[in-house]
Amino acid sequence: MTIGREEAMPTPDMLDDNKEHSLILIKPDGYMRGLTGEVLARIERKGFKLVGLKIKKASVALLTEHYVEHKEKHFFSSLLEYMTSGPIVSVVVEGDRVIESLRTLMGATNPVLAAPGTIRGDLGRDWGTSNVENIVHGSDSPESAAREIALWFPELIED
Ligand code: ABT
Ligand code: MG
Repeated sequence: MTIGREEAMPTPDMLDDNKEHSLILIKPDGYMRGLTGEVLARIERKGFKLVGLKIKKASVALLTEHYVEHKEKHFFSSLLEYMTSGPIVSVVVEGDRVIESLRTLMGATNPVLAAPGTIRGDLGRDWGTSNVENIVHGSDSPESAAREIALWFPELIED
């Protein structure tokens, strides 16, 4: 008897607390440039597992929570404008030291300075806009990851 694909690799109802998770966002510039597959392929080829995935236009409320550390900064309104300019692909990625590994894979925040070989270094550039358009977001610490996953994927978190 053949084993159904769902039985072979079930979608998690909840995340395993014993494993490390990171929240990745493919931002509107990445999505609209058709780079979703490229970014996900790099994450998978690195050896990590995708355990949550959705595409949606994020609300101002969600993004304000997500970027709460920057709420009082001068660039906050243009950051919101950029992040609401199109759909966002949100992804939960699982694996040992996934948070740090994906920060390395993404490269520096400014795509002009990000090293070749990284997602931002290979695929990003300055487009003459007032925003830093850098294709991807990745959680920067276990605390940020837990907070961000609860915001974008509340259904995967145990109360
Ligand atoms: P994110 O993954 O988007 O959080 O980027 P990263 O962690 O690499 O960089 P941080 B410092 O968190 O910046 C968040 C976004 O704010 C933009 N930004 C940041 C500016 O436009 N001007 C600034 O002076 C700083 C510090 C860039 C980041 N992402 N985008 N777009
Ligand atoms: Mg950040």
